[in-house]
Amino acid sequence: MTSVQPEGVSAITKETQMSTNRSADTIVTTVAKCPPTSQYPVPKNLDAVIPNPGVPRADIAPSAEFPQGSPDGKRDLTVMEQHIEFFDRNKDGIIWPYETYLGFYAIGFNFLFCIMAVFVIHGGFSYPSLDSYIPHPGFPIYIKNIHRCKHGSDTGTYDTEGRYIPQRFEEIFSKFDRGKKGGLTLGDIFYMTNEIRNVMDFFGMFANKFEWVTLWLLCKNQDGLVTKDEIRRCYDGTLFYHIERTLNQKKAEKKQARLEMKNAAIEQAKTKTKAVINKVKAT
Ligand SMILES: [Ca+2]
Repeated sequence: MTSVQPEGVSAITKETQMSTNRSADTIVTTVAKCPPTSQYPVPKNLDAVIPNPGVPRADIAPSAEFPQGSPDGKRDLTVMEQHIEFFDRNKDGIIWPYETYLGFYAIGFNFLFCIMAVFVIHGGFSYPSLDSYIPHPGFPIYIKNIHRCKHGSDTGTYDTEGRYIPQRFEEIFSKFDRGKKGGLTLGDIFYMTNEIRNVMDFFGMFANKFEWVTLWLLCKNQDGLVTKDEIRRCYDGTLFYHIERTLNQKKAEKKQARLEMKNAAIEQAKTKTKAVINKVKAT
């Protein structure tokens, strides 16, 4: 069925579109009397690569470089749920403290850090994720309620329902990737987490620093940089699976190399023994 468009609507739409495009180029994002607005620029014309970048995405985490998000993202969950789903080791929708321990261990953290992560994460986020007003002595985290665990003093990339806002993600780098390195150093992270603090939000300030420093410890390269795409994939949780796969592969390669060395040593010993026996026989 063909819809009938009232006369003049097409012209108005065209004019509105032109006006919108014009205003996009002339939106004022800085004022001289507030220097931080110049110091921390927002990305412009992002909609050339990500359509409607201010609209929160429920299931994907796009960036300017990867506007389709991660191909291996779990699309039946919100991006915030995807972020923590790796730690639900038996995939029953609930993360128990021992699963957080195992998850952190699987991505290469040592025993002490894993224990600390359990206390920080379950101490802070178990109660808001429960369906009951009564605290649970086992400190579980319910994935379906993780949006209730959003804290203050963060980048604002997650919205209050656990969706992902591309515009806010890109702002992290337009504002705090000093020198446009394509990622953040530990210095950038400390600087950023100090700058985005909300007033009197002690829990949010601590939680935000803990999360970002943990990510830096996990991913820093030889230049001390966490890349933009590693940060994006931390938001949608695919980073953790990638790191686990890489570590398991390295372990398997080491095991294989050890096995080959052992077999080579056995073969060498056999050859030597045969040579000795032959020598004895000859004499
Ligand atoms: Ca579980």
